[in-house]
Amino acid sequence: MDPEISKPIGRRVILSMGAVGVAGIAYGSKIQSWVGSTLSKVAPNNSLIGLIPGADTFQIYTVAGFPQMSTSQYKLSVNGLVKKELSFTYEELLSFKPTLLTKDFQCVTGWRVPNVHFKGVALKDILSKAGPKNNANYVLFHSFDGVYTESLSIDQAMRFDVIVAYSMLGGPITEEHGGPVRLYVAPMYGYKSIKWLSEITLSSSLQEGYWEQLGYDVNAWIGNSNGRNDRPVD
Ligand SMILES: Nc1nc2c(c(=O)[nH]1)N[C@H]1C(S)=C(S)[C@@H](COP(=O)(O)O)O[C@H]1N2
Ligand SMILES: [Mo]
Repeated sequence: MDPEISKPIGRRVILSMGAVGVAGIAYGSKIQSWVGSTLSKVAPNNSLIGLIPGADTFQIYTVAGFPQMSTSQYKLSVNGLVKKELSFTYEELLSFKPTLLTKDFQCVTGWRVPNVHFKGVALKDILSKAGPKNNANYVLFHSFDGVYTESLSIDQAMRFDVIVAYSMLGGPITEEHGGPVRLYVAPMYGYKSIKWLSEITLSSSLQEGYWEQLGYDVNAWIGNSNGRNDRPVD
């Protein structure tokens, strides 16, 4: 069974299954995986653009439902071992110099979506504003789903291809994809790309993320971790 498919599935997802019906939910991960593939075909404008699951589409993953937050409610806190604790509104994130990336998204379970357009703020730009202290060796990320966490070393966090994203797939990040703001860690497996990002905490020691506590590699390089052999993202 796919360990990344987890319950409970949100009511909104069940509703969005439409003609598929809710009966399948009880039968577990296969169906939920199918739901994920199906949901991924819902375009940002909510029009159904297809219903057949494919290998090169996103599966929607969540370990704690689908939390909702409007862009006006949104806040991103940066705290811990920084010279200055900061908090950014959605508008403030938009006012940074944007970083655009078009790169593959690869999940450790095997699916890969080629050439996904992401737009956001380079994490290093945000961290630099707060000013990491000398002993800030790790960066811990929290989701406003209240459960999911992730981590990066400070060196990984300062890479150009790690962004706090507010746009993907050509529009604002949808609720299912972790909107209004998620992380995108291009060179690493998808579990690093925490959805519904709300808080960034710098610390001297590593605190493993949600999946890392369950056995996934802390250093999640695509093609060079988790016993997998995928092509790195270039
Ligand atoms: N908050 C949160 N972020 C998350 C996850 C999750 O369950 N909860 N799943 C991760 C995993 S394993 C992957 S592969 C990607 C999937 O992104 P998607 O749901 O937009 O397809 O989100 C990552 N970020
Ligand atoms: Mo994943």
